[in-house]
Amino acid sequence: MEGALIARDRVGIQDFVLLDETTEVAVLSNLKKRFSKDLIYTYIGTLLVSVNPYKELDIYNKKQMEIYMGVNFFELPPHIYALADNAYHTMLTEFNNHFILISGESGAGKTEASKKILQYYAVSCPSTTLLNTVRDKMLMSNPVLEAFGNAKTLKNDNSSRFGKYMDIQFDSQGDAVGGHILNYLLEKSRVVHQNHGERNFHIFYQLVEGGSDDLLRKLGLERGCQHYNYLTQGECAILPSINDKNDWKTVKNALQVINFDEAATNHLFEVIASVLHLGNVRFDSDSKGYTLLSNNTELRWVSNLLGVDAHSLQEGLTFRKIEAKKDQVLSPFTTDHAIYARDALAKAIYGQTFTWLVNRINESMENKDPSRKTVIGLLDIYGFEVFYVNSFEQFCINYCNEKLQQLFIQLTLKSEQEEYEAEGIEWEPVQFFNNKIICDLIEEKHRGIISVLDEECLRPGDATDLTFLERLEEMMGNHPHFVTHKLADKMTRKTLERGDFRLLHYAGEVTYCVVGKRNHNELLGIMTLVLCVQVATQFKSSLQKLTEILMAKEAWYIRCLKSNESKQPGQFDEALIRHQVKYLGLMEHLRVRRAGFAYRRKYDIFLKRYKPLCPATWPHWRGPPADGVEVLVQHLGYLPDEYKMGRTKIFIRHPRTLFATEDAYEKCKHELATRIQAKYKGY
Ligand code: AD9
Ligand code: MG
Repeated sequence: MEGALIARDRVGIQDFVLLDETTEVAVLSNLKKRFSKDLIYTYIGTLLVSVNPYKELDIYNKKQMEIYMGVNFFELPPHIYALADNAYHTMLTEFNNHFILISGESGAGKTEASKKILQYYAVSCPSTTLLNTVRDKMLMSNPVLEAFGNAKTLKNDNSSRFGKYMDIQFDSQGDAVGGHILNYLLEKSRVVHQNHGERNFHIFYQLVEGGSDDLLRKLGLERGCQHYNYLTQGECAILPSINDKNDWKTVKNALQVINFDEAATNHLFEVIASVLHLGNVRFDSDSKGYTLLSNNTELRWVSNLLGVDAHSLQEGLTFRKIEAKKDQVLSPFTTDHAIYARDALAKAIYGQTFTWLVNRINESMENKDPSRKTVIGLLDIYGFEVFYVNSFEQFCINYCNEKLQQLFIQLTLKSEQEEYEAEGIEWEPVQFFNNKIICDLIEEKHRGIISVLDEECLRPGDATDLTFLERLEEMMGNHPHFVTHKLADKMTRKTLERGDFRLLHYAGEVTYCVVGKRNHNELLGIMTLVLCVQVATQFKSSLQKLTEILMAKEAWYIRCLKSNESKQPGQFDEALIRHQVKYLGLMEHLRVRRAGFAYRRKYDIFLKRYKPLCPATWPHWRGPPADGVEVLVQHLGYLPDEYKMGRTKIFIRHPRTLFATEDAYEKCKHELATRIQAKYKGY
């Protein structure tokens, strides 16, 4: 990657590498200065830092896109388009694969960033009728997946509740010819339960608010979310920031674009409606304590919509089948168990539907000629999360963020080291916190939390969530990033309840609740535990696969920062931003970029730009570019310690050296222009 040839912005510095000091204070002050002028983007070399403005800025239009097309990375103010364009052009010239890792906590702007990149490619890539179709499908997959996979949380009104990795496939001419999505761990528990101030997935509200009378009648639904248990638990179904009726129209149109015919669309909404009906199924107990359905209407709708036998469905929800020798015995559920079974069914139906939807989208975007192609992958995965009560889902989300941070550390440090090695340059490594220790704590074979969970569930007999916790305490009690309730007071002075454990993540500490807070029934505890194992183990292997996919590509990074917790424009919460700067490793990245040599440039590019500064190289240098650069920098008075000549590039240690050169270049350009003007004035 090339270094920046960059000038000071009118407001603040466009690239942190050029700051005089690399202190946190200087970094924050520069971010704040820029944010106050709506300059939300700043570079650290080729890494893009973005601060969520929480307002629409006039920087994402077609005109802006055109300005950035094919222009050298550092010659224009920092922008997400510049990064997208650079990844694209590097891919085309080097014919290799890339990925853009977008990270940051919930609400920081990751999904918005990934949409901006996709829109940029949609406009900037060559287009034909056929390509436009592929392009439209890629663009339209977004509103559909957001409707089914996003929801309002306390952190974000449009929070992604699944992880998404999307490959955009290009042919050798740079045409976008196909796309493919991998999805990760949808938060299915949201289908049946939402915390106060949160909603279920958007699609449910869109359907009951926006669906036509005719459609609702066919699905047996009433208009309005107030009729549905699964939609009202958070007590915030209707919100000023979300227009479900309009979004419904967008989703319906988008479904058409991605090849959903009427039959497939109807089928989709039948399944969604069946989940709403299931949520309204209620149970009573009779005089013997057996569970009965309070009313058959909802169940009949579920059976109609899904095409399953009503009797079997009822039996499945109220009885457990026990295999005894060759016979099957039906043992009645308690109402608690029946509710659990109903919710488990609703979650399973929704989860399967989401997977089916992603598969359909993939079919519609499939590249018809996959012979020679390169890809740019966009990774937009749920951000690090800390809630008041953190369940197993938060554990998986935060584990995923640990893995991505680990990847970032490996790739940035590795690539830097490799570049110095390849160019034959000596450098001094920088100290940084390596979160591998936390990844190991979670995933290590036989010793990590997931393995303990796995073993605990396989143990015959009496495993419960509490025995799992005891086992964890026994195994990890002394680990510096694991806190048991016994140690909590001593270590962090914050107490822990008996059913909780705390992890000190790279991004902060999180207390996880092992014992179900909503239901203390022991058997349910074990069932939850078994489900967690299946999720966690699958998730671990899919994360492993994702890491392999990413490691084989060239990386670009966007670090999104949340400007404030109240989602307000113009508010720069310094403490909140300082925390993110710290845990996202921005200071370390900055130090790494500056420790050895702040800038590096290929000899021919450096010479082309600065040759007017030296009579021996201006207007033409006839020898090898490396010799020309040597002559040029000697003429400019570079001291031996200020630069190193690598095999293909010049490396410049301090930004100030480059600044001085850049200032001289600007002055020279100005003088030249004045001279030319003066010369032609007389004509
Ligand atoms: V989560 O981990 O999915 O909960 P994200 O994806 O990081 O989160 P998202 O992109 O959804 O956050 O952004 C949250 C909100 O911030 C958006 O709905 C916008 O209202 C706002 N936002 C984010 N980025 C921009 C931007 N570049 N310009 C204007 C923005 N508003
Ligand atoms: Mg998101």
